[in-house]
Amino acid sequence: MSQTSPNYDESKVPALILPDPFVSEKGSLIQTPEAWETIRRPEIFNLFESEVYGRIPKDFDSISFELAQETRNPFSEIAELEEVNIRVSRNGRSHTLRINLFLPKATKEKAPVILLVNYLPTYSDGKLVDEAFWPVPELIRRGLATASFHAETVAPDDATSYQEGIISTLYPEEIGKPDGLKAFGAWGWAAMRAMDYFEQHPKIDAQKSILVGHSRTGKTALWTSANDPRWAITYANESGCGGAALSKRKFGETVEAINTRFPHWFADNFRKYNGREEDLSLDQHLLPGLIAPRAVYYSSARGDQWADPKGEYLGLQLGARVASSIFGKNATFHSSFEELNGPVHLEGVGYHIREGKHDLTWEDWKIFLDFVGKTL
Ligand code: GTR
Repeated sequence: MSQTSPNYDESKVPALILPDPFVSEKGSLIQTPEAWETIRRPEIFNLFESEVYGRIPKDFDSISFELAQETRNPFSEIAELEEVNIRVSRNGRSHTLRINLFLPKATKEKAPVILLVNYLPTYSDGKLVDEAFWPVPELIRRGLATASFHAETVAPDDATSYQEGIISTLYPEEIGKPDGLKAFGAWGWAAMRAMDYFEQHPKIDAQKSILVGHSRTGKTALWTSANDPRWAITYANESGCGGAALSKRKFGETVEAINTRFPHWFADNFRKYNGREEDLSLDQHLLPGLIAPRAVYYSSARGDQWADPKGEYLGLQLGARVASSIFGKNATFHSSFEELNGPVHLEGVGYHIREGKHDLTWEDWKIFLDFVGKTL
């Protein structure tokens, strides 16, 4: 049966039957990092790739970086600005994407870097995105480098034109495949190219790279980090359905709702589960395990019921068991969602929930940066 109006009533949440992260498809018990890496993790990764997000192709022929100078640096007292054109070629065709990178002037050592995947305008007439959403000066003052790119420069956030970026230019064979490259994968691919730049940058400590996304780009950040082990910390703010939150709860945004409004985000296969979340052989609690033992951070807002804060917390509480049971981290969330009282910052996993509505705010950043300080 297809659901038309969203459910916000906890008593109507179905009983959850969730796949066990520690039992392989053939029924063996997974208890060691080796069994996790060689057996269970690939099984789970393949399921997410084919049934939820679609592929992120890893191959290309060449990549080059060129600095441009088109924008006034609004933080020139404390930061250098690099506007980088990243040109990637494959099969005789190329695509150029732009990242903007701020480097702290005061630090002599290599700086950790935070990449924000952004879907709001970053630069227009030299104006930066909202300073609460991307608090560049605050990050710089803490000795962090920070970069962003606009998702639309690799795949427009639009159901009819999303292929008019890297998908049609570099990876046209992905078009029409039920598990092919879609917009989230394309944005993630771009984050990986930004990482390629960080890795060869003399002023960046790429071992300490942090990937941040809000909402649709929070979903993207999680899938990117599952594909690319180079991110030390992955932060998904209010990523909700298809991100942090358990789909099978059908609370707030459902699989059908998201696939209908945003058919360009996920693999076409994901539509099979419209109104049929119970048929999914995975759920989002298996996603943090694909990132473990690298750090994962989630946050929610109480006024953001559409994203299902409780489902987001459960996704991490259950998912962090891979970090604790397999990798021996102190990563057990002892409180239930109802008992939460302040941020929970554990070893390699963290969570906070705040009052207010769906947004990435300075309050979120501040609490997350505490976690970063403890983790890096
Ligand atoms: C909403 C969508 C959410 C979330 C959000 C956002 O419209 O339903 O899944 O992605 O947009 O990105 O702000």
